[in-house]
Amino acid sequence: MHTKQKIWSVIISLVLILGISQYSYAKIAATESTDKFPRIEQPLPLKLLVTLGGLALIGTEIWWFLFSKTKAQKAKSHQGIQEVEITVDGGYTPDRIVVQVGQPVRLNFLRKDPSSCLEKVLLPDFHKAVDLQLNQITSIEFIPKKTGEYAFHCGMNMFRGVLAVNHQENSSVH
Ligand SMILES: [Cu+2]
Repeated sequence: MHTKQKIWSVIISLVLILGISQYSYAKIAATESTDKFPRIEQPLPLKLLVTLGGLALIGTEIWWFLFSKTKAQKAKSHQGIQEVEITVDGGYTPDRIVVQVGQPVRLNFLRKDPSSCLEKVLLPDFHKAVDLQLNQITSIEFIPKKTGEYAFHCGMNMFRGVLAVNHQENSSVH
């Protein structure tokens, strides 16, 4: 399931719960005025607990959404190839890969997430669309020819990562 969808379903269910409790409270208040039925008292601690629990949940979601940091990783060079392993599990870790321009890059995707959402990874700027096998490493190789930031993402563009292509360090080119 997509993370964004999860967040929305949590928010929607909280709104529904609050709405239902408001409605039943209004109903109880209405019946009280007719005096036909005895008033049903909801225990106050329970009401407080539900409200506080809801607020805490909303706070956590917002915090996670705004402040969860991206994990950047610089690719390591092995025999002229810049390599990095990316774990695919509820997203991409690291989700920011730093490489140097003009050198071959090999991204090793290790897919641990069985959800069909993450079975494909796309790098549109490098014309790559690759199927990832579960619990296996799938490598994608290419040479970034221009500096810049390039996105990679799942088939439906819900989970994303960035490939940052920088200028060469200690350049020996004159
Ligand atoms: Cu997806």
